[in-house]
Amino acid sequence: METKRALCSSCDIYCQVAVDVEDGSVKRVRATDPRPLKANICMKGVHAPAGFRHPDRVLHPLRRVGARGSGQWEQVTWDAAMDDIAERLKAIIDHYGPEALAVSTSQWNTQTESGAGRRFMNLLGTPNWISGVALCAGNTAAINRMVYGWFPYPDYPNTRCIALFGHNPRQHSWTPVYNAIRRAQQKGAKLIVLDPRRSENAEAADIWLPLRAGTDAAMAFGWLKVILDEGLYDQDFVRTWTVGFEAFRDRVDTFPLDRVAEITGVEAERIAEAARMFATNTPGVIPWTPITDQQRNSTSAIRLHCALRALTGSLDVPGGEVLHGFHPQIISESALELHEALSPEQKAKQLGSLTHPAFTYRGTEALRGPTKRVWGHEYANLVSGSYMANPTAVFRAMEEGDPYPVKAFITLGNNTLMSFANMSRIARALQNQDLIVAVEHMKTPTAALADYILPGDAWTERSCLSDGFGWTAIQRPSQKSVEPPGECRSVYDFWRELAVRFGFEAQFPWATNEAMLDHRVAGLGMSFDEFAEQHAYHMAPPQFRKYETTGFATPSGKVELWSSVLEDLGFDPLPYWRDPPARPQGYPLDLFFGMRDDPFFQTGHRHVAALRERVPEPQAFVTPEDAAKAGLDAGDWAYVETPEGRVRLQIALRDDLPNGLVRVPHGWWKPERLPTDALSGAWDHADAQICPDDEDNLDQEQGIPHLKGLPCRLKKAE
Ligand SMILES: Nc1nc2c(c(=O)[nH]1)N[C@H]1C(S)=C(S)[C@@H](COP(=O)(O)OP(=O)(O)OC[C@H]3O[C@@H](n4cnc5c(=O)[nH]c(N)nc54)[C@H](O)[C@@H]3O)O[C@H]1N2
Ligand SMILES: Nc1nc2c(c(=O)[nH]1)N[C@H]1C(S)=C(S)[C@@H](COP(=O)(O)OP(=O)(O)OC[C@H]3O[C@@H](n4cnc5c(=O)[nH]c(N)nc54)[C@H](O)[C@@H]3O)O[C@H]1N2
Ligand code: SF4
Ligand SMILES: [Mo]
Repeated sequence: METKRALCSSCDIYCQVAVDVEDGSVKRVRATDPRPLKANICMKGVHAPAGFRHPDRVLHPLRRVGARGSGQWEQVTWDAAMDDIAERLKAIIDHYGPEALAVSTSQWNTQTESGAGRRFMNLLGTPNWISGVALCAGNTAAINRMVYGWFPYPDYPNTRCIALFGHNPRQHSWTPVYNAIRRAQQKGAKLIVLDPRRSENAEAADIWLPLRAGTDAAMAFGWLKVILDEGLYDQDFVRTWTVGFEAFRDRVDTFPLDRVAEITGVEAERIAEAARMFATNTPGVIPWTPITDQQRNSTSAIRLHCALRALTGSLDVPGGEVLHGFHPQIISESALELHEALSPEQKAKQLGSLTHPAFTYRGTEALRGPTKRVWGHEYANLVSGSYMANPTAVFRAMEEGDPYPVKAFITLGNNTLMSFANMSRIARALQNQDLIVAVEHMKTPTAALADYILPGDAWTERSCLSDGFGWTAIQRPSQKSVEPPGECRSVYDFWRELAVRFGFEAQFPWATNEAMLDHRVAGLGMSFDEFAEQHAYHMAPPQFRKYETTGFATPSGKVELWSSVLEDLGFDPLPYWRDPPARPQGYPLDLFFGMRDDPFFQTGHRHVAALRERVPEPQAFVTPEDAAKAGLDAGDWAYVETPEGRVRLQIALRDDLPNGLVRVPHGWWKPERLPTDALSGAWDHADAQICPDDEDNLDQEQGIPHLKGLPCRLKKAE
């Protein structure tokens, strides 16, 4: 028996785990530490090998033979597949230009290919990259950069207060964060939870504010109102290190607590109590939360969180949130991506950059110089979400050819059809492609629409180097445990094979993923294998308050409470609150998408029997009162309907929700429905069918959909 040290990437938090290997196969995945609050593993990690051994896993390249989506495939060799893909892609590019290729990837992919995908695209000349990161962390990273030049990372072990804006890590949901919060509480840190629902963290909190879904930005205004009125902020820091404080304060003054109470549904006194707790137990942290990434007022909510950190003296100090920058000796993915190789003309074609620029090259142009000055490199692709196109704009170009046609689509471990807003549009967009390639494990509903499904390797089958999504200077190696089955290969291989066929071999001198990893760690004077043997992780010690010598990586060198970047892009330079559109007649309830099911990651894992048996069906959570009003009982099947459409879900009664609020789970399809239903129930259950993508429901700066608090109704289904 041999034991390898690996990073589980069955979700995107990358726990350090031990993998026991015997006779070339994985016997067990286990935690590296037996102590409960250090044992970072969940049921998905434990059952990962069963998922990878599943008989339905795609083990060989498949080429579509029937109509798109008809589920008819023939097995081909990798060489034949790559030759044909390259030839067809060249024909598309000759006809429409390189920008006619769009690429979508998943969360995990962003740190397993060393930037090879972006490198290829930048050499080729297309800016049209999107990713699940667009709805998750990319938002927070992009907006944090605008305010103070980097995306800070919480110092849980030393913090005195944790404020969770909806984020709810549990034992089987981002286990390391769950454990870190529990350890911090044991050391005396306060916990404040803002959640419409009495969540697991709300139960454990010092203060729980049950705010209305979708009102986090208004709540943050309320906190700032109290903190500024009561002088609970660091006045020296404000004087020396911020710009726009007076105007910011004037804006905050338009949010007296009775207004905030009316919008959020929480009593003014409770809001004030929480704000005081946060401002007097410093340094505190507001850990990144997808809940504020997925709201109509996302950009403002994130900016207000930034202001709360900065004004309470919690920025870039021990126990607060730390601006890491790049690791000084290890080559970052940002550098490997070669963003400087993409011409300004091609960058300008990035889809959505005129209307919703926050993630795009255009939106980050003003930060290039400051980022170079402070962090040493012009392009910092934080959480691999910094230079993205807008997803809705990409799907529109794929569907309608507006403003120009996108005709080739490559999706790598991203169930694209179900992972963004407006699934009908995405389906039409995919149907309108001349070439679709999916690099996958499974015949997902997205892969089912492809011309080629190429078999990807899994995290036990490859080496990898993680830097916390380009977010931290903490570098963690993952050892390959076993050989991939069949003809499964890494996404690095896919990109390199394509690059070679396009004449970019000189820019891809690393023949394998391992050679690329050797190159990345060469500055440490060792090979990747030696590095992985010696280090569970390698961290360049953070330089707290680095800004005192370099300034912040913003145009002014200060914390921009008044954002010059957003002002120049034509947006309100101050955070603001946008009311929801009027409620349409006949939709008396609100829904939110989310509350991840413990056994699955996003749209994955439904094929793993040991996990699926814990949550066999997609469930709407409803209060007994709301269910009774709709004539529904536990176990009934019902439609959750919105003006956009409906999803069919099974009713589960919950008393931890407020009346009027319904939970719709994300990402349901049923792999077992293949081959009779080629899209495996996606049209029955997938939440993306009812995620809206109209302007009223998009954040203005980012163009990302509102998923928290949308009008709906319940109807019994047969
Ligand atoms: N409508 C809607 N959209 C959403 C959300 C929502 O709630 N509603 N949530 C958003 C959030 S928070 C996130 S994080 C993103 C998640 O979006 P993604 O990161 O795309 O996550 P998954 O849905 O798990 O899709 C990952 C796919 O990769 C495959 N896969 C897994 N591991 C590997 C591997 O090692 N190699 C290869 N080649 N393939 C692999 C899996 O089979 C799966 O099909 O979605 C976002 N999109
Ligand atoms: N088992 C498992 N774990 C996962 C994942 C998974 O798929 N499965 N996915 C991982 C990923 S990529 C992500 S992004 C995270 C997501 O995980 P979390 O950040 O914890 O998000 P959710 O589980 O969707 O919802 C958390 C809480 O938000 C509350 N909430 C709903 N609407 C609002 C609102 O408008 N405001 C506020 N303040 N609260 C609201 C809900 O009541 C719920 O209790 O989970 C990670 N962990
Ligand atoms: S929380 Fe679970 S799925 Fe995510 S990395 Fe850790 S063990 Fe893997
Ligand atoms: Mo996420």
